[in-house]
Amino acid sequence: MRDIRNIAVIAHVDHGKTTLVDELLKQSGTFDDRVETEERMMDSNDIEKERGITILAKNTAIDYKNTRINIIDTPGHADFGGEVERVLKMVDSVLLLVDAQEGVMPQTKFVVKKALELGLKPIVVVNKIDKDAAEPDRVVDEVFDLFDQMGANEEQLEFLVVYAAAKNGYAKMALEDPNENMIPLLDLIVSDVPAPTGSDDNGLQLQVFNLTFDNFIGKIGIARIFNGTISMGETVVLVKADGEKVSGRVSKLIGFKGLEKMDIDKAGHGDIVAIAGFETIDVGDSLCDPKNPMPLDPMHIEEPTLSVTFAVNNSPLAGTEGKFVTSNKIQERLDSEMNTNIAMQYEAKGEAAFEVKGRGELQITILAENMRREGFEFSISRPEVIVKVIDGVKCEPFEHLVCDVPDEFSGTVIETLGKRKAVMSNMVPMGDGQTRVEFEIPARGLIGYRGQFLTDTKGEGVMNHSFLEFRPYSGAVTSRMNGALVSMEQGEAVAYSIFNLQDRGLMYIKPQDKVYGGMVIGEHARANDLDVNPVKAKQQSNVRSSGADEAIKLIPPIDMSLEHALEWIEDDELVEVTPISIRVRKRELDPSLRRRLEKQKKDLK
Ligand SMILES: Nc1nc2c(ncn2[C@@H]2O[C@H](COP(=O)(O)OP(=O)(O)OP(=O)(O)O)[C@@H](O)[C@H]2O)c(=O)[nH]1
Ligand SMILES: [Mg+2]
Repeated sequence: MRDIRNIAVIAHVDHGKTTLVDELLKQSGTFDDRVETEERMMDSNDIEKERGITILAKNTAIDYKNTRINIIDTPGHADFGGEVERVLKMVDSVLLLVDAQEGVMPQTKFVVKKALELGLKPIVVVNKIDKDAAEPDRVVDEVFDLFDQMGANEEQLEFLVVYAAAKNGYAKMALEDPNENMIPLLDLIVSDVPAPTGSDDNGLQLQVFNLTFDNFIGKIGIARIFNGTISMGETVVLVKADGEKVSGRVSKLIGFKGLEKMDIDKAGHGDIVAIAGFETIDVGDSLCDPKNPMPLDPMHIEEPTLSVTFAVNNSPLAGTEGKFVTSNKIQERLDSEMNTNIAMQYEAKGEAAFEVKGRGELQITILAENMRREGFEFSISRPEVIVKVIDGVKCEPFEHLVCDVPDEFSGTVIETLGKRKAVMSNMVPMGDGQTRVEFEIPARGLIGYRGQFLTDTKGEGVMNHSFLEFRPYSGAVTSRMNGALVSMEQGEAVAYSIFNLQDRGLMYIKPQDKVYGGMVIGEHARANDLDVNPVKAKQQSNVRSSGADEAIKLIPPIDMSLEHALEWIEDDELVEVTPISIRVRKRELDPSLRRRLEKQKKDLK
């Protein structure tokens, strides 16, 4: 039996996890020389590639000096923190990456807390030391302080430090060492990461940490074997989180190497494999020896903090752009999503609407983005945070927010966030004219803030947040300051009318875009909504005005991405999502009904 090491790569978003895994794959000799490699190989799905972020944790295996190293690359974005937490139970150590310039960030704190709680002893990799503004010593100090604050024990505080520039393919034990390759890190993994405990001679004990689905073979669980062996065709017992036991046969056993998956006959303790044959298999379930089933502790599955409503599109343009538009189709798609994505849930709400819950706006947007690429058409409502009653007290999720901004904008940021119920917890100069301001803020206060933040910092600020805890409800939070420009006509937008409207606010449409009554075509410069006519053509006249049409200068419209639209809308608005368009509309399209509703709302206040 060869040696095995199981390790996860954890960090704040963009600190270089996937790039580091690339280099470990390439430099361990796992690939044939002829294999062409690309950047961020593990980010395999389309949206991951486009956005350059990891969404799903993925495992790979490399063979180095007779040792099998199983590596799990994890997502750094806060919405996917739950996934990281589960992965940590599958490994015997972690590579904790920290950007040599940015230092400790919110998600660094989150992952460190989880790793230390599980008793893991991280190897700290200070990455991106090639950056001009890198300060590796400062960053090591920050990591030490963080470990200390998080209650690390003596052994955990004596963490090893590796200095790396993953992008340039080197890692070294001391800053003064030459920049060569990743070998020092590979050697360290073999020598420092504990070998798996357990034995092939014990009864089978394996736990699922990830799911995938294949149209031919069904649900597949990706799992770590903690004890015993598992063979293709063998009958074993699936133990669910609630203790229910189901006996079943392993219909497929899959092993990993590099980017390949292959059928295998048998695997032993310490290894990571994929298994099919169990229809109800879920994350956290165990597979055990039928003679003496000893399941592993079920896993903590994080609760959703945000919800939106996905509904059948009922705008006047409904059905003109999408392939799948019915309630049934949407429900089927949500069912299949929830089958493998355990961090999300949905509930049918009346005839043609579904309340979809997830961990954050990004998670929900990614589902919506995938659906529109598959040909779906639907509407989404404004994200709402999930309120919970804890010991009789109404509570809401709070986030830890870190803003890095040029010094001169810190005042504005603090003031605006104050109105959103944020409480400043720290403020430090970062050198280079930058200030880092930290806050604790109700998640509600963050909805729709990103756009404002970018405006307030002239696009130079960087903000990051991650879930803190549920706390008592903090009362009303201010929302969007501007009203909407609402179309009163259906048709195609005309350059002439857009030109005349553009002093009224920011436009979301361009000439020839389809519009309808009740559709939002821009943001009003003032607080109230304004009904406007974007399809009105210029009055024909006999006198040819010299080149007036050509003189029309349109300001380029704001590109309404799905994220932007969801952040922007208010309760009385919806985002219409189709494979071709993202439109914002009023929930109530009829202007007189809309006015009556607005009046009722005001009277209630
Ligand atoms: N200068 C520099 N840039 C790096 C280094 N390593 C990674 N990067 C860059 O940092 C960016 C993010 O890299 P990724 O590997 O996608 O980071 P990640 O941690 O996997 O990101 P998420 O999975 O989204 O959390 C990319 O543009 C990389 O090219 C490095 O050593 N030096
Ligand atoms: Mg990544």
